[in-house]
Amino acid sequence: MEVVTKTKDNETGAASAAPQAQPVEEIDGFNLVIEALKLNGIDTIFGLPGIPITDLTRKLQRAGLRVISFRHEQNAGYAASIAGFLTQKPGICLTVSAPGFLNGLTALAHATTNCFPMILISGSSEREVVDLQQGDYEEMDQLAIAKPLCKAAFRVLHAEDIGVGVARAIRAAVSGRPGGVYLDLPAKLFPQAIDAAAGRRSLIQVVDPAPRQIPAPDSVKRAMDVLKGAKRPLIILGKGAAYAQADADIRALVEKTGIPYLPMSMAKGLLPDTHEQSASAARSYVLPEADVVMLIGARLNWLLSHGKGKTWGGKASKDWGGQAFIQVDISPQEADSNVAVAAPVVGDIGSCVKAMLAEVGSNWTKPPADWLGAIAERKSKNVAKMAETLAKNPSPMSFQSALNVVRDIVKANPDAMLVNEGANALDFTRSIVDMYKPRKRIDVGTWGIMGIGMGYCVAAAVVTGQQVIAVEGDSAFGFSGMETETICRYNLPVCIVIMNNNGVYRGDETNPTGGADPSPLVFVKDARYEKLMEAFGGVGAHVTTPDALRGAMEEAIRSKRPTLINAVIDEGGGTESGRITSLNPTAKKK
Ligand SMILES: Cc1ncc(C[n+]2csc(CCOP(=O)(O)OP(=O)(O)O)c2C)c(N)n1
Ligand SMILES: [Mg+2]
Repeated sequence: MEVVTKTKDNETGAASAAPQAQPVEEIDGFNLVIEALKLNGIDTIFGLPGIPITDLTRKLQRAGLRVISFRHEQNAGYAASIAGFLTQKPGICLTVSAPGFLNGLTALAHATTNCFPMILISGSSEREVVDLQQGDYEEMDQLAIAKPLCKAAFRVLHAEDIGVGVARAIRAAVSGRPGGVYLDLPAKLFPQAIDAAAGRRSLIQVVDPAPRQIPAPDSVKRAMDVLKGAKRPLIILGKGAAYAQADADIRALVEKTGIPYLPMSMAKGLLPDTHEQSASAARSYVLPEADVVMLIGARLNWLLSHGKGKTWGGKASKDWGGQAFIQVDISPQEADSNVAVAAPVVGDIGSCVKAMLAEVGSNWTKPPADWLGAIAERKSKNVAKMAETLAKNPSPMSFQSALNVVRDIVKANPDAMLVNEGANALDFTRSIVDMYKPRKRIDVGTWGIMGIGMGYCVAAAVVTGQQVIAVEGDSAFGFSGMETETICRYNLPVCIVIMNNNGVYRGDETNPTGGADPSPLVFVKDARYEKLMEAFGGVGAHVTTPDALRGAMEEAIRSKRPTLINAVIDEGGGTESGRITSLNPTAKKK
């Protein structure tokens, strides 16, 4: 710990005539913040320096924390958010005031929406001046702006309150349903010096920051009774189930009940996608046909068509399909969000699954054979159809022929992290590339947000130490592409594959007026994205065939060097909005 030794006389500026002056050890705000974070096991900070936190970034590094410095705060924020998901510890993003804070705010809102624990720590300008709107440097009432976008927001004005501020932020981020927390640290806080012993005593080591929440036994019994009565049961695993790190019990629950399951995107790999109970390849059959659906850490939001409508066998778009839902969730407010939930089970996923597993016992009756048989039949038909498509070798490459290579590479490297964003580049990857282990696939999440790519790559490499493979739409990549410099600077084992179809969704649109401006949906044709990586000392590759893609990916993984592979894809191969075309408003037909 850095301490400042002063004499009381120096401090007051009084004449130093008194020979009896006692030296007092002091600690300032900078060091109290650092000590408070360290005391709570925070070892990595994602951020971007500037007034008033430049010295904090330097001092954090000196104190032994890993400080990963980005080129834009939004990417640092996304990195922090996914670090929270992967580690169950709040990911920390550190920014400057007003503009830096705002740049980080999208990621904070994203963390809250996705239930990832994250703390955005921003420096802020002088309160008295900000509140009187007297035009301070980077003047902004950051606390008020952050509040509606996060789970909790706190400001610390006095050095002796830093311990409480950090403790409250940590608890708010990770307890219950995790989310984003804002911590406002005004510039004046950092140089405030207080008695070192008192300062240290004021720090709080948070005990049991995410206490287990045991479900009520009668709620578990109710759920199991509903499940026992099912003729066509289905389990849906959400990213909440992945977050819980209750992998063995979740797998045991699925396998002991014998119930078919669907993994949501970031729950892929909780059980290997090749598992015989996976119903992914028969999704459009099982959703409308199931009579009882157990949601584990999955919400009935748009990603599940709100649990109603035609997807679920309802007659019209808002009609309930008749399923009985069991909802296992940490939030008591989640049930009935869209349709009636017959059996809510409220608690942390690990405790809930354990309690249900106890009820399953050893003589559970497996689902009826006709249900399992009907699913197996659809699955094998769809898998065969897919295999046929994947085996084709068109020129230029299709999404499928390129992703067939990624599929093999991920299979051969099941510990690698897979980052994925784009529209077609996202949807095709999700359905083609099988995952084999939990929490290996990280993607656009609840909002379908573009821009998470390079921040996620950096965080995944830093917190897991594993090889990272990113499958990126060319548009998606553009949102965070400058962080290739960050990837090179920290020499991270990241292999980026850009599915380059020259645009948003497709690259073949034209300006209907015939004017010189291109269509809003297209980019410079045949852009050489790989040169961006080469500019910073990484490896670039430009590939037009599956064989060349395979060679380049294998070399990237062997060398562990930062690599960007520009994979040229048929510019007409995509669909507008990928698989969510139905959400795209179109003008009424005449
Ligand atoms: C922050 C943000 N801005 C805009 C969008 C709208 N959007 C959805 S997908 C997409 C890009 C799709 O193009 P690309 O990444 O190249 O994928 P492709 O379909 O071409 O494979 C955009 C801009 C979004 N989802 N998020
Ligand atoms: Mg594209």
